[in-house]
Amino acid sequence: MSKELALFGAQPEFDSPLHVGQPNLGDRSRLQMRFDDILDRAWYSNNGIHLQRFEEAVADFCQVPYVLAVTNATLGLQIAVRALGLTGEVIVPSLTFVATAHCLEWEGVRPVFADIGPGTHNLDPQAVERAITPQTSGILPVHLWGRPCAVEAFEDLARRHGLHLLYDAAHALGSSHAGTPIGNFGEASILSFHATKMVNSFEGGAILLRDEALAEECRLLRNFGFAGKDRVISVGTNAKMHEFSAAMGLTSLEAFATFAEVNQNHYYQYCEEFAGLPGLKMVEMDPLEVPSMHYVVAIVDPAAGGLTRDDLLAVLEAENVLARRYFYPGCHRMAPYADRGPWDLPVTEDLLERVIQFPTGTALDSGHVHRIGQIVRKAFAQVDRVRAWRQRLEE
Ligand code: T4K
Repeated sequence: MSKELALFGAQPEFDSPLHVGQPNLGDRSRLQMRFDDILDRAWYSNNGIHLQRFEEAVADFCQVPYVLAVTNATLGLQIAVRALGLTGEVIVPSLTFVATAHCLEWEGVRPVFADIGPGTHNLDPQAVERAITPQTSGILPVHLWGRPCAVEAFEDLARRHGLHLLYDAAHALGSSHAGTPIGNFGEASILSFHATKMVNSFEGGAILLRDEALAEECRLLRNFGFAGKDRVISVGTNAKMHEFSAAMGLTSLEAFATFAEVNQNHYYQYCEEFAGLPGLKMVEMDPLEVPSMHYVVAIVDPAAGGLTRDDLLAVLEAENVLARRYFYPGCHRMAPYADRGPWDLPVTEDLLERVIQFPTGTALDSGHVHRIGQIVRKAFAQVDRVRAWRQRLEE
C-alpha cells in the first residue's frame, strides 16, 4: 500500500494496459489446424464445414433448434427485426450498446426507450407497458451483463398486447433463466461473438430461433434472398460468417468452461478485494444463471464513499487499468435519439453516472486483480486528495 497513486505522478502500476474485453483465445494449435484445413479445402465462406460445425455446436450449447451464424450481432438483430416484420415503434432500454437501438433505426423502426430496474439493470416490464402506444410492434429487451431479463413478464406483455418479442442476447452466451437456456425465450435471441466477448469469432454473432419458418426467413435474409442456385425469391443482405471466423468461434466455444472458471474466480476475488468499501458495490452475478461472468460490474456511490465513478476511472486509467463506463452516456443521449426526447429514464440516468466495469478474462491473473483492488483501496483512502487533484485537472 506504500506506493503513491500514478494520478499524483508516480509510475503506473502496470506497464501495459489492462482492458475490459481483451480477447480470450482457446487452444491455439487447434485453431491453427482449423485454419490450415480451411486453406487446404479452399472453401472460405458460404456454408462451409466449419460454419456448419459452429452452428451445430452453438445449437447444442444453447439447446435451441435453429442457429444462424452471422457476421456480427448488429446484422443479426437487423435480420431478425426485418424477418419479424417490425414496424412503427419498438421498446428498448437505453443502458445498452447503441447497436440495440441502431438495428431498429436502420430498418426504419423507431426505438422507444423505457426505464430499467435499479437492481436488475434490465428493462422494467411496468415501464415497458407504460411506453406501449398504438404504433408499438415489439419489445427488444437486452440481457445486460448476461443477466436474464424478466422473461415471463415480457412474454405476458407481448401476448396481452399482441407484440413481437426478441432479445438482444449479445452478452448472454451460456446464460439461463430457471434452468432454461436464454435462446429459448421470445421469437429470436441474438448473440455476439465480437472479439471482446468471452467467446469470440473475431467478429460474429448468431440468431437463435425456435420456429422453422422464421429461421428459413432469416436464412434467406442472411444470403441475398437465395433459395437455391440462381434462385432469388426475396430481398436479402450479406451477413454470412466466413470459415475463419467459424473456426475461431468453434475453438473459443470449446474453451467456454475454462474461460468461465477464470472469470468466476476473478469475480469472487474482486468481491473480496472491494469488501467493506462503502463507496463501491459489486453487481451480483449468479454463476448458475450467468456462468460466463463476462463483465465485472460495480456501482459507485459518491454519497457513501466520496469518489465519483469518473474519479475512480481516472485513478485507474493513470495506473494503466482501462476500466469502462458502459454504456455512457446512454443511447437516448446519442444521435439521432437525443433530439426525440425528453426521455423519462431516471433509473437509467442514475446508473449511467455510477456504473463501472473492471478488466477480467484470461489476460489477467489473480495478482492483477489483487493489484487493481489495492489501487481502488488506496483511492478510497485519500478521497479528498483525489477529488482535489481531479478538480485541478478539470480547471
Ligand atoms: N448489443 C449489445 C448489448 C452489445 O453489447 C453489442 C456489442 C451489440 C449488441 C452488437 O454486437 P456486435 O455487432 O459488435 O457483434 C465493444 C464491441 O465492439 C461491441 O461488440 C460490444 N457490444 C461492446 C460492449 O464493446 P467498444 O466500442 O467498447 O470497443 P473497443 O474497441 O473500445 O474495445 C473494448 C476494449 O477491448 C478496449 O479497451 C480494447 C480491448 N480490445 C478490443 C479489441 C477489438 C482488445 O484488447 N482487443 C481487440 O481486438 O465496443
